[in-house]
Amino acid sequence: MTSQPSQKSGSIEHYDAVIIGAGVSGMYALHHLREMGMSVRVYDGATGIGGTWWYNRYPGARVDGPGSPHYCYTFSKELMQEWDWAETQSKQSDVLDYLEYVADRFDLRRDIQFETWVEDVRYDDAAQRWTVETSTGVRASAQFMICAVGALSMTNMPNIPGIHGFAGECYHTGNWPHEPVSFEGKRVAVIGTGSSGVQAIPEIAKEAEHVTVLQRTAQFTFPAGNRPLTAEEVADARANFDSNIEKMHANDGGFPVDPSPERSAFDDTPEEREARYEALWQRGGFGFFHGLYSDIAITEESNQTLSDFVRKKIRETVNDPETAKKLLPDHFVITKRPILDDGYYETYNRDNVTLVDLRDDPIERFTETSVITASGEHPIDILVLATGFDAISGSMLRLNPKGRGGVSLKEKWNERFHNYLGMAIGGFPNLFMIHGPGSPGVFYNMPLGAERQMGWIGQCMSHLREKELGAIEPTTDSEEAWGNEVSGIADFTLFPRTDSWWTGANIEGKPRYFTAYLGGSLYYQRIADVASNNYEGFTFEPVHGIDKQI
Ligand code: N01
Repeated sequence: MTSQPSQKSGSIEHYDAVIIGAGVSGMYALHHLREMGMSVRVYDGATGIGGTWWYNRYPGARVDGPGSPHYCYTFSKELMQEWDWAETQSKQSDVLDYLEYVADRFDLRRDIQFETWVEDVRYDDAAQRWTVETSTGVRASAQFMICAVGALSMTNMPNIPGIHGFAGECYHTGNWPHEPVSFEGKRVAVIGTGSSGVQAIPEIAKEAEHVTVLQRTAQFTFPAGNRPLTAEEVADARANFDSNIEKMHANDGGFPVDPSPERSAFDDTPEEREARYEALWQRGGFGFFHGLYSDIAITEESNQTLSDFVRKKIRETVNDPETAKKLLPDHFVITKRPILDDGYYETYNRDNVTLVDLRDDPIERFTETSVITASGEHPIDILVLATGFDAISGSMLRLNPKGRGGVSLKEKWNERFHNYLGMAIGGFPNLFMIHGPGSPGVFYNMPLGAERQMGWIGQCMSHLREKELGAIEPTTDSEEAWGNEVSGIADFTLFPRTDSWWTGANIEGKPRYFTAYLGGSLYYQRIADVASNNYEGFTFEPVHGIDKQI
């Protein structure tokens, strides 16, 4: 591909592509487009690379999915041979060290501008280019706009009376300070018992004088089973790099795991089922979910066999029966994002931890020095908000690009997050999302997902350049059909029936429906087919000024 070198014209810089976000996805997008010979600029509001791994530095933060050594990039065999992962569930600082290493190894920083918030992104119909205004005054224009803004980066701040008047320290897990936070001798309240809260609470409790956990929804959590990787595992990952990648591509979650045979929970006797759950529980880790019956997320009856098992574990683990009762979840297990923990339920056996069930004892307000619930006042020094994110669509809506005719994304997405293939949006030509709504995103190994989506996007860009086309965007019909496909797959499962950040139910006023593509590896087949079918579902526009038959 011929590159259009970046150049300054007046106060505006011109690139082939602008990437917003220097996290896992944006870093790969930069590398990939540079390899294609494009001029690229990345903007990020943080002072360093890493995105989610830059911001989420709370105590206990670790990879809580299928972990190392396969939560990483696969584009470079050498990189895989060079990097030593220490544990199965890498801690946040290890993942960030890895990303720093990647940034240095592939000389990424020279094309990234940090501490720069993109404040306006606007399509210029006549020029067929995007223009970008930033917080530092730098302006840029590019033919292609890559939004690598993160599926879990727009923090959800609870709107509770008096919270802004609380005079103690207050931290959100998704925007944790870089300086160490000391909990020693402090009375701490934590709101939120999702993955972040469940990872942070046991660590905070080890240090604090007292921890009050303010729980809105009891959660199912599973033993993380974190342990050092063995030399054999590391050697195996290196020696079998190619075959592992093949397996990862075939696997529905993007990990080198052989597909489990189709088997209902009721194909086993209750005793066999119990033994299976127990063995998975003892082993721990995300493998728990790979080892489950294939109908666990499909039928209520199968789901109940597992939820009964975990409820029994909670009762066995937590000494105080009243506390144990408050911890028993009542939704379908795994239909909220499964959580991996390291001694979460055990933490409630400590004398310095109190659980408040907000369903029975709701928060009324904050004062300067306390949180007041229906049952009384809890004096606190530190408030930790583990309240999650306006996930999947929130960071795109915060960016709020303005497409054709100045129509904003907020206008386009006021009821549904219309898009095609989870990557492209009608009325927003040449703009691509990574891990956006309608993609497997948060249900897939995210570094690998970013690589695979970016591969498709790069191919699409090459197609435009080779055919001398100026713009591509999806049709309304293809967006509607894609939305139906995404919902149709989800409706086959129990996932949409539970309130979760997957369904947008955690954010007041957000359209409530399940937006992730649950078809696993089928997604990559679907997008490949669209490309090989001359980008079926898209419309093209010639380069303005060129009279061309498309
Ligand atoms: O956020 P969450 P998270 N009053 O939305 C509660 C990924 N992750 O940051 O369930 C009271 O899951 C809310 O209650 P409810 C992972 O994919 C990855 O924990 O909505 N409570 C819930 O308990 C994960 O799933 C890693 O009723 C309020 C909690 O806050 C995703 O990020 C580590 C409230 C939010 O839980 C998000 O996890 C951590 C209110 N007003 C997370 N508002 C790694 O891999 C919200 N809540 C490192």
